Amino acid sequence: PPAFPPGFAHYPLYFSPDQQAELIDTVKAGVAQAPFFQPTMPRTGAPLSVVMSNFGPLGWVTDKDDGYRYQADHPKTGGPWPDLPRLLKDLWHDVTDWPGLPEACLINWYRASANDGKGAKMGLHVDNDEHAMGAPVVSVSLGDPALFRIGGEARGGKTAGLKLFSGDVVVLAGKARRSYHGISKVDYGQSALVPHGGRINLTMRVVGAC
Ligand code: MD3
Ligand code: FE
Repeated sequence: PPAFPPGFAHYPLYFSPDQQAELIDTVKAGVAQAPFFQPTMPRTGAPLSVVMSNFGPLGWVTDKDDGYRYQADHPKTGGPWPDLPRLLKDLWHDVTDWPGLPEACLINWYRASANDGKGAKMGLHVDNDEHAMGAPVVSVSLGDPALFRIGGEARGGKTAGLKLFSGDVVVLAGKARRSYHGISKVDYGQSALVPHGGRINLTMRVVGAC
């Protein structure tokens, strides 16, 4: 089977059910302040199938006119993003040796009703809107399980697959940080954790200087 790239680490069920519920409570409070928005692709304006929000001083956003970027203000309300929850700060320090905190934590919500009822997913892509490409990325899965795929640094190569369950943590450093990855399918209706159902992914990133 294809190998996982160097720098990839998986911590199955890192968070207990109580901690997962606490994380969902912080997401609920966060999106009361900074509501989920519908991201759209640069130039075409085609919607991504997930909806998004962010925690932290910076948030990742995208729309037809201005494309992929980080900004301090919510694209609809103009207000700030909520603070990074304590459980996520503690996780960052536990699983990385990075000096300091990530500036951004993207919240992706995958829903069964998205994508004309086929369910939200995320195609293979590389995260390269950050200046600090040497910093690790830390990701938390909540709610319905999903099939995560990761390949190499070139488009079109073989990919390795891994099912991610609620409470799982994935750390991407080194080569893995620069690799193609995506969510090929979500097993909707398996978990009652996420209000209104589906899967929530929380991904912390260091953005770095412009
Ligand atoms: C590998 N999110 O937000 S999480 C993304 O489940 C993203 O929502 C997926 O890809 C999700 O960009 C995958 C695991 C993940 C996150 C960031 C990565 C894997 C990564 C960055 C580089 C390489
Ligand atoms: Fe990504």
